[in-house]
Amino acid sequence: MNKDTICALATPPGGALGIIRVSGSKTFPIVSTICSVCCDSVTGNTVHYTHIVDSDGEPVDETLVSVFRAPHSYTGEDSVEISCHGSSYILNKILELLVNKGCRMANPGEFTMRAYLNGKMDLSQAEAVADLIASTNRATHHIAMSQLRGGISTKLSQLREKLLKLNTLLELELDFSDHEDLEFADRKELFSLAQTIEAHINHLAHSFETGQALKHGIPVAIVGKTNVGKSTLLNALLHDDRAIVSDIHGTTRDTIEDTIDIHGVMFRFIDTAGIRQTNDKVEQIGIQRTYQAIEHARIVLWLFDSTPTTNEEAEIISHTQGRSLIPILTKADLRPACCKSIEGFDMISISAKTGQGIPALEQAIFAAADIPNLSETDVIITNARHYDALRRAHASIRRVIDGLQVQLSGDLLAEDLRDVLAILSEITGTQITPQETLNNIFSHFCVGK
Ligand SMILES: Nc1nc2c(ncn2[C@@H]2O[C@H](COP(=O)(O)OP(=O)(O)O)[C@@H](O)[C@H]2O)c(=O)[nH]1
Ligand SMILES: [Mg+2]
Repeated sequence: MNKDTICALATPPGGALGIIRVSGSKTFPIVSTICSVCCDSVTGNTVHYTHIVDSDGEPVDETLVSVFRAPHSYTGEDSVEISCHGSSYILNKILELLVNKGCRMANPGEFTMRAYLNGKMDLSQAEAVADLIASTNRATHHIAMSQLRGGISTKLSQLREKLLKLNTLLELELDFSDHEDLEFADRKELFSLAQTIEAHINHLAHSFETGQALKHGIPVAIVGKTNVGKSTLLNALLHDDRAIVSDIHGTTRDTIEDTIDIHGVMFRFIDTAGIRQTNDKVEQIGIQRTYQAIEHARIVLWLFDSTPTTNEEAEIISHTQGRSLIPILTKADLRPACCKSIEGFDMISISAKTGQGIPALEQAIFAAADIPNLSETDVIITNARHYDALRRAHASIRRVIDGLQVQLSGDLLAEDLRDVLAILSEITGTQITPQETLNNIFSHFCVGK
């Protein structure tokens, strides 16, 4: 492990205050040379008012210095946080002083990497720190917090315990392999346990789709004929003039996307070119993109301003199979709700102009997203690295199950089981993680974290 003492700015530039972090074995002697706090002799977890001074003894800033003594710090090492004024001159000056006294500027994520290497958190928790910093709404915040508190690790360690029990019994058999018919591991029990584990792994892997949707915004396509009010609805939902609205047919030719937060969940709305027969080449491409948007959407808002024809209805319904379809009658301010209902769907009547029906529509969109209850302890996978590991673990446990069905010998079963165990511990990093993987994970962090 790198023994350098590292420093970095932990706050974004431009604020009233800035925080500089220092961590490593030389933290206390180094910081003590630039201020009057004798870090070595003060109690850990204490805050001290002091002036930072430059090498000529000239004051640089009035600051608060927080002292954390190993192992009771974020990184597990001796650490200090200097809160100073946010001037870029002051911040650079203090960093320069620290570097001159023997610190090295930290790499992205290096503080968190040290926290992981010092056993303060496992790998999935360290990754959750980056997600927590990036979270922009209640849902992503909740998932990151749950992962940071060890949600995924707890779930995986439960699975690993079950697997280890199986594996021990199989290994025991191998030790007594000269007694041919000796079976310690009851094959029936093995089979049902392997199936339970497969179901658990499957469940976790499937949550990735929801996790991705929550992280990047649940895709909602707004579709319908030209001039039914699609762009007006997008603007009403966004409370912004994002898309051009006009009574000229075919105004929106490309897809326009933006995100909004509904009840703490991020939705990504895609306004599309209206569907109609046209000879305009650009508009035709736009219409193709409308169909692509429907394909990638989880929810489709189908807008019409008069009773849709049977053909239109059939076409939309066939194109939106497997997605939640919400039929919407627009421009309710122009006429009383007169449209016949669409069989099998709850139709909503709105006026983007007056705002009538918009809250009900937002409610319907939220319900259609079918978000798992975020207050439950259910773990949601959002990380592609975890998803990849789970898929490989699934393939290996599948081999165990298939092997049991064809009465494969204990040694071959044990090999596949060991694979599953190794893959699952990749996620939490409980087995030795190659430096390259660590660098890859932590390089996505911001400097100072
Ligand atoms: N009265 C009324 N007019 C609307 C409403 N929504 C849209 N419009 C009008 O319908 C025309 C087409 O709207 P637009 O949003 O561009 O439709 P798009 O082609 O489906 O995107 C514009 O003149 C809008 O002002 C509404 O709720 N009430
Ligand atoms: Mg439009």
